[in-house]
Amino acid sequence: MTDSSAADVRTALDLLDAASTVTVLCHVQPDADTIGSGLALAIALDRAGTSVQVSFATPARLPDSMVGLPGTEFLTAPDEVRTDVDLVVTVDAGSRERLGALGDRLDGAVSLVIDHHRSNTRYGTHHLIDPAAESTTAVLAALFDAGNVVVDRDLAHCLFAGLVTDTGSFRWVRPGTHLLAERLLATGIDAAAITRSLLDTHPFGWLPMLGRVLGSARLVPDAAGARGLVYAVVRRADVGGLRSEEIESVVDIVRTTAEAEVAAVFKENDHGWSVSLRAKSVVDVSTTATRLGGGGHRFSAGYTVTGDVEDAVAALVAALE
Ligand SMILES: [Mn+2]
Repeated sequence: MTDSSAADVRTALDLLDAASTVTVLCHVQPDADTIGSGLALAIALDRAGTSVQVSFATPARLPDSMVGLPGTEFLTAPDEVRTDVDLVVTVDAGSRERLGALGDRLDGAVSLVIDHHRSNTRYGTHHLIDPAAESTTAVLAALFDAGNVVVDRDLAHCLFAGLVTDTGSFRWVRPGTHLLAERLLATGIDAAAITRSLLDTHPFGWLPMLGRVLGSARLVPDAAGARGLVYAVVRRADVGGLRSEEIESVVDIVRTTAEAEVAAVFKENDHGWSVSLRAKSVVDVSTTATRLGGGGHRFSAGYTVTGDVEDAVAALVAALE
C-alpha cells in the first residue's frame, strides 16, 4: 500500500536482518502510530531472534489509551536503553528533535528512519520514508510484506492502532487503505474495542475542560488569505489532571468550524506553547509549521513556541499569509 522505493525497502530489510541488537525509538508525546509501529517492529524482530528495546523520551509513562497494545514488554525506560547496538530505528519521527533526549542515540550509530511525514529531515544514515502512506504502521505493513513477515493478530493490532488513528477513523484515506484495514481485521482483532480505547474514551473531567477551552475559541476570518483561522487555547489551569489524550482531542472539535480553513490549538507546556495545526483542503500547514520551527503533514502539523499566547497567535497569522 505504500510507494517507498524498492531499493529503500531492500536496504531496510537487510539492515534489520543483519542486526543482532536493535533500539527502536518513538517520538516524544507518543501517539498510537509511533507506539504501534515501535511495538510491531519489536514483536517481529523478537520473533526473528533479535534483541530489541523500544523507548520514547517523554513522558515517563505510556499513555493509558495504549497500554492494551501487544508488545509493551519491549518498552524500556530512556535511561535503561542500551547505548551500543547494531542498529537504531526511529518510527514516525519527522526530525531528530522529535526524539527528545534520546536523539543522542543516533550519534555514531547506524540508523534507519521509518516514517511518513513529508517534512522528514532525513536525519538518519538510512531512510524508509513514504509521504503518501496513511501512517507509519502502513509503511511497516509494506515492509513486513516485502520481508515475508506473517502479520498475525498481535502485529495486526499494533498496525491497526496507527492506521485508525492517523486516518482519523478512516476519514483521510486513499485507494488501498481499506484493503490494508481488511487484511488486519481478518486476523480477528477487535477493531471496535481498539478504536474506542484509542479515540473514544475520556474521563468525565474532559467535558468541563472542553466547556472552558471551547468557550475561549476565536475566529479570525481574514487570516490565511481570508479562508479563516479558528483557534483555542488550552491553559494549564484548564487541564487539571487530565491526560494527553484529552488535550489532543480538542483540535478535532475545533477543526470542524465551517468558517475556517485552518484550525489551531495552543497547548501550554513547561516552556511555552505546543501548537497543533489542521487544515481542510487548500492550505498546506506542513509548510506553515516548518516555517515556525516544526513540521508535519499537509493537513496536520505542529510546532512549539515560547512567549505570550497573543504573540504566538499573531506570529501564526503572519505565517499563514
Ligand atoms: Mn504518523
